Amino acid sequence: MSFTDKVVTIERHIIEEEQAHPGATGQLSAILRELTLAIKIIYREVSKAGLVNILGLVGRENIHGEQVKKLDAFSDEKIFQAMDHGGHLCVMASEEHEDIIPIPPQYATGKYVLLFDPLDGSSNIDVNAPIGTIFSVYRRMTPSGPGMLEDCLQPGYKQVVAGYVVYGSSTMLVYTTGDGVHGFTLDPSIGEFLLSHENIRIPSKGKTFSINEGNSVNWTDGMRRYIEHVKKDDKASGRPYTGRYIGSMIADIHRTLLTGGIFMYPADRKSPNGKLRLLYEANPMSFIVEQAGGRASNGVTRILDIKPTALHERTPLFVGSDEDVRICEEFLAGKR
Ligand code: P6P
Repeated sequence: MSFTDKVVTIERHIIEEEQAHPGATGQLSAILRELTLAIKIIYREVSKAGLVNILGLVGRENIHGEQVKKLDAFSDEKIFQAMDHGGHLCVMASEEHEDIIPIPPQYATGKYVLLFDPLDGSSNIDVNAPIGTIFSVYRRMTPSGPGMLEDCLQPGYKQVVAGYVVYGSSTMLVYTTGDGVHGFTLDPSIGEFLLSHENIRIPSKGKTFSINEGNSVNWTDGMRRYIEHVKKDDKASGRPYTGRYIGSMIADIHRTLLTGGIFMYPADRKSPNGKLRLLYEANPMSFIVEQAGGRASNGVTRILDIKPTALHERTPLFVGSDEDVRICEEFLAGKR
């Protein structure tokens, strides 16, 4: 009897990825497994988000007499609680915290660093738009002891793992360890993430552009001319492109990863460095898109080559199909 579709849980995939690297110590696998547990707990609360106002949960006491936190604070706390005691990390940093998050002194420290955005796009919760969790893992730079700020301020090309979860019509976890990009869809009936998109590859050119056109009054001339370009009727080059913008970076980039095209959050006169954060949003998403064969820049420089100077620094972001991002960069540089 032949078994056709093998069922690959994310735990099995992580172990098989580890076995493919002879020098692996298992620490990275343990980090991913612990993170997956926190993500399942976040999923459970996010999936009830629509009930929050009805059941009066947020901002009031729950049946245990505990103050119920907003979902982004809840998600932040669950990731910290899952990751603080495993002995694999020397420091963490979260989009929800101004400074680095030390490992409590009662726990051992390890050789890795975890940066995370516990719930990106949380402003979309009340309208039931997709939201997400984003994470990056780096090796520590300092030799030993408690991790420091410099362990968190590494260029994106030093990431050893990057991943995101999109809590949407289905909940999907997408991650890379530098050996391709793989997607797992949550089966809530068994509480397991199952391999559903092995070795995701982004098309070299797409037909969708994604940008908040409400900001066009503040765009540079090059930005304006690129958007005019993709809207022009030219069937031979697959134009006009379709416009798609959800206002949740995770969902917009996830769609771009799977179907191709370009997602843009440019700098403009109002926000000279754009809105998105380099460490918590641009770096992990850029590592993933590059691993799938795409391209990511700030319009001039490869995102993963940018040396961060502050935990919450922002960057313009142009990410997606290689050909689309290259053409956009040419318009931004005034070459077209
Ligand atoms: P705007 C959500 O608030 C977020 O941080 C990203 O997820 C999203 O891409 C961006 O902001 C949307 O910003 O200015 O278009 O509303």
